[in-house]
Amino acid sequence: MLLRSFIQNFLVPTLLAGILLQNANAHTVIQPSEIPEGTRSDNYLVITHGCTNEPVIGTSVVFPDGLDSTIVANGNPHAGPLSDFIQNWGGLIQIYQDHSIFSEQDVKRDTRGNVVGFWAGGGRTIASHIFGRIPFVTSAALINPESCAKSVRFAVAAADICKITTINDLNTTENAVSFWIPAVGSKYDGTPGGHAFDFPVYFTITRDLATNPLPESCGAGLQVTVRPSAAQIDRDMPIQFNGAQVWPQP
Ligand SMILES: [Cu+2]
Repeated sequence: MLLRSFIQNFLVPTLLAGILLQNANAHTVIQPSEIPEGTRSDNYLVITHGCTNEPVIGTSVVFPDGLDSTIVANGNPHAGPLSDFIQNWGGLIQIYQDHSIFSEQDVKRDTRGNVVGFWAGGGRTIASHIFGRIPFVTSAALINPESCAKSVRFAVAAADICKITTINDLNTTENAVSFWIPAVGSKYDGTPGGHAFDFPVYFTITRDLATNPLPESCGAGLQVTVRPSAAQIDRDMPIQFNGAQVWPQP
């Protein structure tokens, strides 16, 4: 009797709320999602759910390389380079070797050899209803003192993989992948209206206004957003393992 009322009054509503919450709110994120300039930061990619009931077998993460990225400042396209806002982007990201979830991992590099992302996969899986986290470190980013940037937000592309498919079968295979990818016209845009469509993982560098005050002419300052190009996502999302592409299936 007691057990039954526990199940009816507590467990069932809690589970239902959990499922609703999971569907409504929990998306893969970077924590902390915001770091101040000038400081090294330990971060995690936090995977918050599987592909419906499928466990996550791997993940692929790509930061905008800042070379052919799209830059928007207070909503206005910015034609200049990223160094107008961040002086030292490129090579600030490094992963920690950690096999507590997945057995394999490695970095991804941009055309200049800088680490621009990472992947992890194989070995164990992350059960669909619990969280998993992949540790990485971000070296101190420096906001250009002459700029009006108050914050620079990077739209990071991440894919939590549950079934290995070809690129063509990615969107049509049920529960194959969860995308957290800016929809910039790459092959990894996902499906409009789908779960977290055009909902990238945001990672923000904030200006240290005490040591790096805004120039007076800046007024309230700029919020800068950086998105990767479609070409970069197409190039950097696939997972290369021992010299061969393992995801998507070639
Ligand atoms: Cu979600």
